[in-house]
Amino acid sequence: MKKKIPQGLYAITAENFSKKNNVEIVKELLDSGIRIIQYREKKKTKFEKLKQCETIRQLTLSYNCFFIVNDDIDIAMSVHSDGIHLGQDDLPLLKARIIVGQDMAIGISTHNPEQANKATINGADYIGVGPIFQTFTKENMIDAVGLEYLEYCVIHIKIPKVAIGGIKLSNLSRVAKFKPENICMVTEIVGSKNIVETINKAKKIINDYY
Ligand code: 3NM
Repeated sequence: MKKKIPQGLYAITAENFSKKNNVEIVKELLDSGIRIIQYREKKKTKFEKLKQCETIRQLTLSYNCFFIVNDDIDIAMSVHSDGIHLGQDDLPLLKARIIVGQDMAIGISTHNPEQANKATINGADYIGVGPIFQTFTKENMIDAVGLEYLEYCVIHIKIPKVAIGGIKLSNLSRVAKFKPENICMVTEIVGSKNIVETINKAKKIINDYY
């Protein structure tokens, strides 16, 4: 049985947008009740990432939090994460499935209907849908795809959808209105002075729609 990604707020680490390190960030996310965390780190060596992921894996297990590793399939396998997240230019989904087997969830970033349908057909466990609004958090990011793409996915794509990209407390209700299974805010949460307070505010906004 594949592991099913839980619904709700989906958090991603982003140490370079915070004064804290990834482990400290994860502790705060867990204490705030977040139950899906993706480790995303583009600046560290493989060894540094592995060490952080080993610690984060233990923490997420003790909080019953779904843990996803971005891109580094070897690290994901080594720490037995619940999922691996791949971008369009990473290892293709079908190849990744051969490596990780059926028990690890695979998520794919998608930016248009063609990619979303292909990911579904190829057995992705969830898709990222974005960037909904303009964002500079991810390098070389394409232009915003808008709420229209989210609406398309909500209607046509049956696997879980993670809305992402430029989502802030100020525009969160415009996204929540479409009720994607998951919503991700990166810098709005990780970069905020008080992560607990920001997450509580986000939950309040989202709760009106679910
Ligand atoms: N993936 P923020 S947008 C990691 O559209 C990532 O696939 C995206 O950061 C996609 O919430 C993004 O700070 C960064 O805008 C989102």
